[in-house]
Amino acid sequence: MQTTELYIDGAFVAPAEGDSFEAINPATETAFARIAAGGATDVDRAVRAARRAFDQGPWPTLPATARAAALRRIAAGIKARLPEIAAVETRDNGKPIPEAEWDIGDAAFVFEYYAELAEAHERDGATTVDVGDPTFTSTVSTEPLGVVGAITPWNFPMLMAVWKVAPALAAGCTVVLKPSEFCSLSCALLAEVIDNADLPPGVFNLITGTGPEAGAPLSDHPLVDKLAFTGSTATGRKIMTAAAAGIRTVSLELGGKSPFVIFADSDIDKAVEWIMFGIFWNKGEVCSATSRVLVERSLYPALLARLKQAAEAITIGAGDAPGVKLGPIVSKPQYDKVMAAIAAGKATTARLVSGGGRPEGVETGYYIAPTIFADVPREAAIWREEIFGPVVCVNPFDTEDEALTLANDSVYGLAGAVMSDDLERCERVAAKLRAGVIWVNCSQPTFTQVPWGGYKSSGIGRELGTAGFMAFRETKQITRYDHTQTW
Ligand code: TXE
Repeated sequence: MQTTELYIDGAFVAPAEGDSFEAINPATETAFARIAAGGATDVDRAVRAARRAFDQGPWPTLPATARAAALRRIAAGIKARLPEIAAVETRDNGKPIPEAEWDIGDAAFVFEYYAELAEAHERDGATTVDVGDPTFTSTVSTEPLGVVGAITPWNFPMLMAVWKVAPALAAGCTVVLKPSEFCSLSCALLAEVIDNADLPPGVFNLITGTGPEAGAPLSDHPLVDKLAFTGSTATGRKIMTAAAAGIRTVSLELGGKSPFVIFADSDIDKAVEWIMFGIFWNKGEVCSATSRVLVERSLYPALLARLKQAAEAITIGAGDAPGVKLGPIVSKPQYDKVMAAIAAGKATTARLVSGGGRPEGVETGYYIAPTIFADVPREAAIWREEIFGPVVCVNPFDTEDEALTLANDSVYGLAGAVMSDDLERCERVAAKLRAGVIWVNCSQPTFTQVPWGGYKSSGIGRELGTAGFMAFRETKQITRYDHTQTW
C-alpha cells in the first residue's frame, strides 16, 4: 500500500519518527493508502523552511506578475490531473465523483483568480493620504504578512486548503499546510502539483498528521505569523488561544446551523430543490448547510410531504457509482456523531418525517439515510447544534418577524437563506439575518469573487474575494517629512 510523504523545503521526505496511519474509504470501510504522520519535529522543520523562504528568499518581493505566473502553473497542473485528484477525493471523503470534480475544478480557478488579483493589487500601488499638513506626505501600502500556518478540514479537503494556500501565496506569504487526518490525500497531490510548478524551496510545505501531533505544534509555533483555520468551533477556540499566546493574526471559519426561511408564496418545487441541495449536497458535511428550515405555516404540510418524497428518491451509494447523489459519511467518528444526534432527536417530541438511520439493506459503508425532523422543539440539540450530516430540521412560522427571531436565535452566524416571490421581502429579511453569507431564492452557490465567513461563533475574518487576499497582507504607512518646508 502506498504511503504519502511530507513536503518540506522543496523536497518530499518521510516524517522524523517514520510513522503513518491509514486512509479509509468510507464506502467500503477499508484502508487504501497510508498517510505520513508528521509530528512536532517535522512541523518545526517546515516552519523554519517557510521562515527562511520568507525572510531570505525571493518570493515575498517578486513582482506580482512572477508570483501570478507560478500560481497559473499550479492551476494548470491541477486541471491536468483533475480526474485523478477527483477520484482520490471521492475515495477518501465519500462524495459523489461529479461533486469532487467540481471541487477540484474550482480549486484550479481559485489559483487563477488570485493570480489576477495579485497583479491588479500591485498595479493599484500605494495610496497617498492627505494628513492635513503640507510638510508631511503619507502613503499607505500593503506587503506580505509572513509565514502562514493553514489548518484545514475533511469536508472539502482540497478546496478548503486552496482557499488559504492560493491567496496566501498570491499575497507573497509562505505556507505550512496541515490538512485533516481524515482526508489528506488530495493535499498530498496538491504538494506534487506545486512541486512541479517550480516555486522557490520552502514557499509551500505540507505536514500531514493528527490535530494534537501536527496541528497543535503548528498553531503554537512562534515563527508562524498567521493561523488560517477551518474546522470545528471547539478546535477553533484552541487555535485562537494559541494565536493569543503569540499575538498572531488568526482567521477562523467554524461551524454553523444556518436557517432557510421559506415564505408561502414560493414555488414549492424550487423550494424543495434548494432545501435538498442546502442540506444533502456533500452529505450535509457543509459548514453553511441550511440545516434549519422555517416554512410559513400555510405551505408547511404540503412542503413537508414533497420534501419527504424527494429525500426518499435520492440515490445513495459509493461516490464512484453512477448516478449517486448521496455518498457515505466521511469517517466512523463522524458517522457515530451523526447517528448520536439522530438518536437524541428521536428522544425529543420532534416528529421524524423521513430517514433516521442507516438506509435499509445496506451492510457496509458509513451510510445514513437523508433524515427529516419536523415540529422540532427550539431547545432541542438537533435544532441548536451543528450535526454536519444529512439531517434537516423543519419548523413552521406565522409572521416575518417570528421567522427572523427564530432564524437569528443561534450562537452561529455563517449563512442564511430566504425564499419568496416578493423580492422586497427577500431583501428585508436578507438585511436582518445575522450571518456573513445570505442566499436569496437559493442555498449554497458559492463564488470565489465574494467574501466568505461568519458572524458570532461561526468565525473571525473572511476568505475568498479581495478580503481573502488582504487577509494575507500587512498594512504599512510611510510618512515623509519635507525639510524644505517650514512649520
Ligand atoms: O474537526 P476539527 P473534526 C465540525 C463538524 C464536525 C466537527 C468535528 O461539526 O462534526 O467539526 O470534526 C485539526 N490544534 N466541522 O474533529 O478537530 C484537525 O487535525 C491544531 C466543521 O474533524 O476542528 C484538522 O486538520 N489543530 C467544519 C482541523 O483541525 C487541530 C469542517 C479540523 O478538525 C487540533 C470540519 C489542535 N488541538 C468539521 N485538533 C467547517 N467549518 O467547515 C484538531 N486539529
